[in-house]
Amino acid sequence: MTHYVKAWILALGLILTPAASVAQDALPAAPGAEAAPAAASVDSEAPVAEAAPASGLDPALYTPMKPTEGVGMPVDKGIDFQPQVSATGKEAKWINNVILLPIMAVICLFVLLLLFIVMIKFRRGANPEPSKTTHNTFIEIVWTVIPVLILLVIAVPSISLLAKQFEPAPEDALTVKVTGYQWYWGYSYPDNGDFEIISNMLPEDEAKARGEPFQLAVDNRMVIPVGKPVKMLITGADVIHSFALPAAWFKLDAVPGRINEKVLQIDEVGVYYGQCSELCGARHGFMPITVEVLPEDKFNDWVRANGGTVKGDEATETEGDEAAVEETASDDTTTEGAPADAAAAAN
Ligand SMILES: [Cu+2]
Repeated sequence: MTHYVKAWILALGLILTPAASVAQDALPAAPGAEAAPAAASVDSEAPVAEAAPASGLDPALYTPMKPTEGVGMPVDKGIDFQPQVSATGKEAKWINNVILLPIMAVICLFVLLLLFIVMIKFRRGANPEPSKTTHNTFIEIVWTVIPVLILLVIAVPSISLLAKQFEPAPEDALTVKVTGYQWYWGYSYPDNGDFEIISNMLPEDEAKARGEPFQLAVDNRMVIPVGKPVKMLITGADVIHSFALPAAWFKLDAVPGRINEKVLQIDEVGVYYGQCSELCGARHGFMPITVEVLPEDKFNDWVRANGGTVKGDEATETEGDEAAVEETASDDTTTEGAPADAAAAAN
């Protein structure tokens, strides 16, 4: 019998020892070590060049916007939701502040009051002969009907909000495909020539140098136009991730082999931070999300800076005269930074 026990202990020990050492190896590397493989994919000439904070893009077309302190990011000792910048976010925060919190507060205070009444009025000293009542039809109806009414008051706005959050995107929505990788994000723009942005967390010194919060700032941001619905197609390349942006009340899982869809519309220009919100492995905590929301013309410039195409660009080129013809001759080799675009940006 003892042989069995010994054998089991030995076998368990043998099984667990290598596992433990592997688990140690899998611990997150230093934040600086990660950037190399992914950052190389987009036209990064010199990832270390920090003179211009731009992520290797033509500064005439795009310079990363500075975030506003306290907007789109967590704040010290904060207990409330972040200021909301989308319609559904505003509605959701309103439901929380105007409907849920007051109802919860009133119910808590009411129950507390009942407890105090029972403790004081019906304590043994004041009430030695307890009531033998077991049923009271009126009270039973009241404490059934009132909670039902309370639930209805909560259900109506919250179900309508849920429906709004998952309304299909309109025809003219911009499509952005979001892919979660271990452990960074990729954003591709199929409506704009299908270029892909690879987004890695910035190391601490670089984030500080750019005036951005460490562990939220990234090298290449996801950029979208302001006030326009964006059809987010979200998937995972390896394991389940989750794309979450608290300031827009937006969270959707990124599941391998499956494309989840939800509309993201942000109505205020700015920089908003989020994080992967599905435990996805050793560096789960180091794949933040930065979304920059720009006016449409600035967004188009950003697309051009990334070598993407903007709808209507071809039209304006053909109506222009001989200069445009010369340009189109050289246009097939490079789509980026055409002089006409630079001039347009300067205006
Ligand atoms: Cu993840």
